[in-house]
Amino acid sequence: MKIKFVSSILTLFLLILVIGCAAPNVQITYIFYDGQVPNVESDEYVEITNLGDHPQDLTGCVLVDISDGYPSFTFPFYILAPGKSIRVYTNEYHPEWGGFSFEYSRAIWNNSEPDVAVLYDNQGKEVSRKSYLN
Ligand SMILES: [Ca+2]
Ligand SMILES: [Ca+2]
Repeated sequence: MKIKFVSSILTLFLLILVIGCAAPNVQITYIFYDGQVPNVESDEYVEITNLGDHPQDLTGCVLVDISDGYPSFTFPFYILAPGKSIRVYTNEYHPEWGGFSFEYSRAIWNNSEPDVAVLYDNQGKEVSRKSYLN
């Protein structure tokens, strides 16, 4: 009984080690910073791509505008397939891109002074960093 419990904990631990967005293959690949929606730019998005050959677990990963320190978005349970991209919109819902949104009522990505986006894994370790040219 006890051994079974310990081994299942170990399996869980290994699973967390094998997958998880700490892998360098998960990258911020694009920031659409100049939204078309007037003022609130709800259609801005950050695109994140799995450049590797294996599925990656985004669960608990955090995306932040580190230039301002906010807002931040924490991923719910989500597995990103190899070669696939998702987007985290400022305040829009697009299920075809994963349906992720900061649900932020103002523009996030500064059009005149570029902000820096950082993706952290579920342990708070930096995975990817990207800015943009205006
Ligand atoms: Ca900003
Ligand atoms: Ca913007």
